[in-house]
Amino acid sequence: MSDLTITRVEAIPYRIPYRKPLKFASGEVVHADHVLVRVRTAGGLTGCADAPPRPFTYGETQRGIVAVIEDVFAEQTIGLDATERSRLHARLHRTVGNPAAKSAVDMAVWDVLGQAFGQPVTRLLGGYTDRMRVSHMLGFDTPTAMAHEACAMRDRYGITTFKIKVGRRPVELDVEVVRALRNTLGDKVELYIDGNRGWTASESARALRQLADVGLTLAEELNPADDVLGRRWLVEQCGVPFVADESATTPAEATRELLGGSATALSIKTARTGFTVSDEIRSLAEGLGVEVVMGNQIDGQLGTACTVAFGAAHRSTSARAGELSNFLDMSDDLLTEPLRIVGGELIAPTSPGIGVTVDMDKLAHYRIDS
Ligand code: MUC
Ligand code: MG
Repeated sequence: MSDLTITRVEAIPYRIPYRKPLKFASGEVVHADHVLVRVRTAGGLTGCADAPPRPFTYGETQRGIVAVIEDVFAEQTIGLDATERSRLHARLHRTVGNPAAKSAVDMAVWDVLGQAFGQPVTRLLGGYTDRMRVSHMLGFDTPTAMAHEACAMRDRYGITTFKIKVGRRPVELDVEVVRALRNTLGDKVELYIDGNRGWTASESARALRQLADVGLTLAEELNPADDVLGRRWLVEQCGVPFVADESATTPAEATRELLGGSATALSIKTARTGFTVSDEIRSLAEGLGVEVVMGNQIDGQLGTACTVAFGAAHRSTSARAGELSNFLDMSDDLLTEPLRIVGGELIAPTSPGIGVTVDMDKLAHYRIDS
């Protein structure tokens, strides 16, 4: 047994309310009902990562994540050396599905490795830059309320890129929101839309036609990828990169969506592909020559620290603004030191590992298993 032998894997469910729930076409998040995953080693290191259940996207629930980690992944992980990442990956992927649970175990092990080598994981992953520009995701509300939130984010944090949730009916409801945002914020900000599969192909095409003069930069999952021909038809006429998010959660899915003409860009979310598989998807995107966006799975600060650590590690993943700000909607968080967005940017943590510390008092307060 070496100092880096993994001796324990814990899955701790906790609940932190949102000050402002996030609503979108496929669901709504009112509480952060997440699972903190902790990996301990023989030498006394502890790695942490966060698993946010998204039943409406992947079918995982908070109790399901705890169960699969306790019943399956812990046994497969304990006894491995933290450097045996590829072996860990092979073991975890014997189980189908469960993307957030697998990802949290993967990233907690990377956290251990960073601490062991005295390096921030962003350096181990690639070390391209130290920061990312931030994109803020605007959930469903009235045009006035969404424009007000965007102005507040710009004025307080310097954020100038916004992802607008769309996918409501009739499409004119969302078209009005996008126009209100452009009119209020002016031409200097970047706007793009994410439908979470809410529209049909023809509704999406109608909305894109109505928004042709607004200058959107991306369109994400406007209709379901399972509407195979409708989706291809839509992507062919979409004048901007069409981002596959929940339809491309593995390298194989991403390949199928891109080669099948159902997408022309990819969203990478460390919450669902960890660091290891996110890097496979990044390489795939670079090889095929498509753009990527670092997406948000409605992450708290620990999840956001993982996203910026990975995003800043490579040129392709840091080229566009990353979705790194929705932790601001939570009423509290688990970290000892909050992440700070300044001048529209977030710097990747510089301490060894993922580079953030969980506050034990906060965890004791918010955990729901004791
Ligand atoms: C997104 O990009 O779709 C909504 C659900 C989820 O899992 O992530 C968010 C954001
Ligand atoms: Mg999305």
